[in-house]
Amino acid sequence: MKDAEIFNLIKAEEKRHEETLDLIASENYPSKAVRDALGSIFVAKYAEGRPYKRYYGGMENVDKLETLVGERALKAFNLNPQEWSVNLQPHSGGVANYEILRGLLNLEDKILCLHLPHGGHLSQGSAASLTGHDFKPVYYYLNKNGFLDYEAIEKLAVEQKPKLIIAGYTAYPRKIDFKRFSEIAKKIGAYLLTDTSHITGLIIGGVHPSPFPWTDVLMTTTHKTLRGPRGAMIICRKELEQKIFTKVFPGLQGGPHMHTIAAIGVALKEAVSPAFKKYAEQIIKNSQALALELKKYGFNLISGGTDNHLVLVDLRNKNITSKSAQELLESAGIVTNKNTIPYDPGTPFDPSGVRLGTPALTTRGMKEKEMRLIAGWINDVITNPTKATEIRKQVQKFSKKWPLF
Ligand code: DSN
Repeated sequence: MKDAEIFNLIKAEEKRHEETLDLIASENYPSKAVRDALGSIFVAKYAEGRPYKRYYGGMENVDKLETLVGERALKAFNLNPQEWSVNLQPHSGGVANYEILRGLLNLEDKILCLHLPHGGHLSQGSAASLTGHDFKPVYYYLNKNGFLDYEAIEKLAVEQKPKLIIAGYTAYPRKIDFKRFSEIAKKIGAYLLTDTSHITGLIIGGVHPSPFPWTDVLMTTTHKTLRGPRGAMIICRKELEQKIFTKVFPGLQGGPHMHTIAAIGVALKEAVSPAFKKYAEQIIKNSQALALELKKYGFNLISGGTDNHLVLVDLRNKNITSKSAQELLESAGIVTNKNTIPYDPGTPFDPSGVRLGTPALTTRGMKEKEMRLIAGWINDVITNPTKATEIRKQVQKFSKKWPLF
């Protein structure tokens, strides 16, 4: 690469990943095949519209591409193309959620969603997001034990009569009962939107229940457990296609990112392979091994453990704020993110929890043994901050043994 400044930053970022442990639950390392597709000639093409209904010339390959990737998406979730439609064009998850809400609802309609500090996402009706500004959010909450309380959600839904209910989160460590959500939505005639961004790889890998056929519309990003490029997609019941997809284009977006769609296609093919199923299983084994070991060190976990790829640690008994914990762990080469916990007494800038996820380290080939070692380092750093420099050296040496891709 001739651009030395950018080249050096790319190399520095590679080195940072190689020498550290990425425990950010929403990050992952896509394969070389995915990255090759992302860097392909499809980056050059404008393709406003839908396959075989475009505005510009030169479409013979992008039409085939978008059709093929759409077929792969439906196949990955075992969906019948007569009943379900897919849109691969949303540029990101937050935008896709907004497009869905604008497609299905009138402005100021009520939506029922998990409160952000309890694990919901900004784009799920948070006051800071247009989804919370343009619609009227009513929030549900986790119970005191950190679990979804379906009876309380049902009661609230019946009282409030929202037009749409959102299930699927960014910091919820347990399985989600999508069938139960669908029963609640049906009871009040609301749409069910499932945002499976965090768990799509687990669903396709067969280790988390699918939201199909229960949901009316699914939104997922493509770069988390699915291990594709940064992007998003929407799958909805065929009868909702017109309402939603016109909000993607021309409603909010211009040209789709065809290079991203190509890379999503590669990721979807990988995700239906036997190797990916094993990968999905290992993500959960790793997450549970990490949780168990942290508990042995006296860490309190929201909900007491995990069924999925993430662990949410409540730091309140550890005499350290989460901001300091994140910084301290990073100084030891362990990269995490501070996170709110249910009923958090802290602030969004310094909440009381740290979120840990295993998708990226599982991609590097780590297993339960390595998770136990990492839990030990986390405990050492949090309980004895003066050890951070020494642990950083150990982490660096260890981390370099595990290739990123
Ligand atoms: N920022 C992502 C996460 O970390 O969960 C969600 O958008």
